Amino acid sequence: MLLLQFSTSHYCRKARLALGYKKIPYQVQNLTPGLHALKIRPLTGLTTTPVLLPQLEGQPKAIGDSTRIFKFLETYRQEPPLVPEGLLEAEAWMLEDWLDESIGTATRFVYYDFRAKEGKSIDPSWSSQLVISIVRKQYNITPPAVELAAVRLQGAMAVLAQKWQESPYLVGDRLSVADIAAAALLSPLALIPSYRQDYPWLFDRIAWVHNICGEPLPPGL
Ligand SMILES: N[C@@H](CCC(=O)N[C@@H](CS)C(=O)NCC(=O)O)C(=O)O
Repeated sequence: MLLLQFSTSHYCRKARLALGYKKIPYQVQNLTPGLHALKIRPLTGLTTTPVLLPQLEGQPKAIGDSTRIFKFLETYRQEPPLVPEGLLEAEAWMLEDWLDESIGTATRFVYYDFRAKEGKSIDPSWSSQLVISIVRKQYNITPPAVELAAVRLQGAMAVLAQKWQESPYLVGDRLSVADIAAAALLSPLALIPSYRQDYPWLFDRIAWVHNICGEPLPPGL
């Protein structure tokens, strides 16, 4: 299998964690932001990464969107399962969707705002700051939107703290799409000192999920 990705994208990390958890061998192709759409749009109709190319007889040619990649991997290799059985399955997918649609986006806003301001010293190079400024324009990352995103993340921390402190798993008694989505989509916050200080348990859990999935730790951890 081949994963088309941006090496730094937290959504691509999400797909890699699931591939690693299922121990599916794969290769990655890193795309250049800006030129990526030329490759991806003809395959999926979307412009977003990750895109998985199964490269297998009888399987779809390309799967775009990390949630659809999870669903494909679950049918392709059932063990270990990515969702708990029974009624809890719906809860795991619901949390995954919330993390994907709302929290992953909020992380992006807070992270790119940080990288352009207090976190500029992480990589002050011209090329890195250019990418950051393009991303901020593309997603309309303005100060009021960043403030809303930070409040949304605060709410998410309250929910995740309660669940992850009660049990190692967000849903049921095994790792699921919810844990993997949270570990990937909140991982960029590891570079932001205030989050490290306020939510140390989050980063312990992110590292733990990465170790289970055999994925190298995100920057900052
Ligand atoms: N919900 C999508 C979100 C993916 C996403 O936003 N990917 C970003 C990178 S973090 C991207 O490829 N952006 C480029 C674009 O929109 O053209 C998923 O789960 O795959």
